[in-house]
Amino acid sequence: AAELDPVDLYAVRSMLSESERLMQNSVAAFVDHQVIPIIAECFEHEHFPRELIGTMAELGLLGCSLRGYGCAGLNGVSYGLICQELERGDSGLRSFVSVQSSLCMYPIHAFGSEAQRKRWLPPMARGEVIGCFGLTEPHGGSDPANMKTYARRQGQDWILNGSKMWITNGAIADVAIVWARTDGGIRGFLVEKDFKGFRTSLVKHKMSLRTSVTSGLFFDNVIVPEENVLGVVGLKGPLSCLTQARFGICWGVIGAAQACLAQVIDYSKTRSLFGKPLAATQSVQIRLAEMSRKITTSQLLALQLGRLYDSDRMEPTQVSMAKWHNTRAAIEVARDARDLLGGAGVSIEYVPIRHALNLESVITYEGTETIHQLTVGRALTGLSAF
Ligand code: TGC
Ligand code: FAD
Repeated sequence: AAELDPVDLYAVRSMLSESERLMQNSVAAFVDHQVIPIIAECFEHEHFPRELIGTMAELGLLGCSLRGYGCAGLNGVSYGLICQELERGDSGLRSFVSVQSSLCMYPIHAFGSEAQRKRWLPPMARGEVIGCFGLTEPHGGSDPANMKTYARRQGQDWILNGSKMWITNGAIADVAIVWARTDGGIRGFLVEKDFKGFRTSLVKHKMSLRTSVTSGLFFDNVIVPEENVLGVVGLKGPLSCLTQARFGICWGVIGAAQACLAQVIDYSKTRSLFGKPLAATQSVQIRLAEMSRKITTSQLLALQLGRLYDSDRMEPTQVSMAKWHNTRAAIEVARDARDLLGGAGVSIEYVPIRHALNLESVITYEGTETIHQLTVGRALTGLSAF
């Protein structure tokens, strides 16, 4: 019988095209050689490894699914696999790429003028310009329709006032895509870091995503020229960016779970208690089998979602179910792997605690689990219960 891969029991990899596999291999090698050796220390010291941006750009990871403007033009499954491999390293690194690619480059590509695309996309693909995406506000992120940040017209310009909270990449960004109310509906503004009246602050003391920069953004009568406004009106602008980023997360969290399972299989085979390896007990095998089941169902959901994406048939409700399912599966795998390591499981020397803590953010951002459950419920019933 063929030997099964413990972290790919249903041979999902064998269903990939040659180019998808090659892309996965090159990101996997990057993660093995350049991320995993340093990432625990970065996590411990709340350090975003900015020095890796250049290599990620060279590998074509930034804005990888966009066409033209220096972007790699890969398909959705490849983007998913990139997220999976990055998050096998750390969710913070995948977050960086999600935000740069899906939340910043995607809206410029989809809703920007030709001048905006030419100005921003090539340097963003090269990793020379960093973006952030400001939607969430301090008073409640789940309901962005209720945002307070407001832009009013003044001649040819706009005057922006308000604040955003929990913004990935905020304090290191050269450009912030800021969503604000206007008298004509919600609009997206490209706020450049040196615009007068714009400032950021670092969110410190996070116990999760410690390798990622998280910030508050503050706008005090910031003048934004008309040429920095995106050509989309309404909540569908930011929500369509979120669909792209959530798609990547559906794949990314699988990588975190795989890292935990691989490590705990090794550990339980070598740890000997009561005269036999931990892995030789029924309850431990059942727990490992459960982890494998959760990873496998997540992989199959992600692959089908990817094939729908690549044939232009993917619906946001499908993304909601996969974001909810796969993140829940991954956090359960990480927490159980942590427990199976016993005392060693609370040490950063082993990966599960870092992944479990990171996944506490992932289950909350890009729409909380409840928001995605209610999105599926609304699609099933036609009734909004938010
Ligand atoms: P609703 O009435 O459902 O929709 C308003 C308009 O938007 C359209 N729409 C979408 N368009 C594209 N893609 C989607 N996924 C869409 N979902 C909805 C919809 O058709 C409608 O268009 P129109 O033309 O009819 O006006 O809006 P609602 O106010 O009822 O809200 C629905 C709800 C609760 C699902 C939505 O507000 C929501 O998703 N809330 C969660 C917010 C969220 O996810 N925030 C994430 C912030 S960014 C972030 O966390 C980044 S972390 C990055 C990292 O580090 O990786
Ligand atoms: P709230 O919306 O206040 O929700 C609180 C609780 O209420 C949750 O459990 C929620 O599920 C529940 N709830 C909400 N509505 C209902 C309901 N109708 N019925 C039942 N329960 C409900 N945002 C950005 O814009 N850009 C970013 O780059 C970004 N990066 C982030 C990075 C990190 C590390 C974190 C933690 C968050 C980030 N966010 C970002 C913000 C994130 O999207 C929000 O935290 C998230 O959308 C939830 O909003 P909230 O924190 O205000 O919680």
